[in-house]
Amino acid sequence: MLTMDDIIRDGHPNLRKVADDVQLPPSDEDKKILADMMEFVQNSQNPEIAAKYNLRPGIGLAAPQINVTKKMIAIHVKDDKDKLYSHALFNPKIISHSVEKAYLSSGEGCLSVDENIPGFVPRHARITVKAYDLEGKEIQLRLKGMPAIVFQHEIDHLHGIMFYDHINKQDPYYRPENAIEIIR
Ligand code: K3U
Ligand code: NI
Repeated sequence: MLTMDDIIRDGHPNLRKVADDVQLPPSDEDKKILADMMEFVQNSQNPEIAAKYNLRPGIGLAAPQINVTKKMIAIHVKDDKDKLYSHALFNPKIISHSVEKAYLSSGEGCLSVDENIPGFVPRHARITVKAYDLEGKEIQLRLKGMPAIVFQHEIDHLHGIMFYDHINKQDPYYRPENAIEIIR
């Protein structure tokens, strides 16, 4: 199983690379890596397992964070209506997005960043993502709210982008025009 020791930290050059596309249909090796990533995210949200293995709770993980520079993400998060979005995906791509922006009131964190970096992270309020599931089947997801934020954070990792790159340097709490606040 994956632990925090498998997660590379800010400053590692592989967090700044554009990840490679995964060859489809996915190999057994790539499926195993992605299934392990999902297991890590779910374990990290289980208080007993997280305490036993010293896991920091996470709602998502991208393969470059475990030093695998391939386009794979695992997300396990609920929206404000308690609907679960649990997705292990290959080659996720944002194929359309709203003009309206959104940001989390509490800012964002990252398992590859050990310190708290304050500020609002403006993102698209709504996105449509095309990707391939563990079986290699194409899926499309329309997302808003917290799931949309998490998908954008994880897909950014596949392009070498960190959440704090989006924070306004002059005023970290600058509220972009045409942006809604997601309370968390
Ligand atoms: O935000 C976190 C959280 C954990 C448990 C419950 C509620 C929230 C922890 S940080 C996190 O999950 C990152 C994971 C990363 F960096 F590996 F991708 C994902 C994330 C956090 C906040 C906003 C968007 C994405
Ligand atoms: Ni992150």
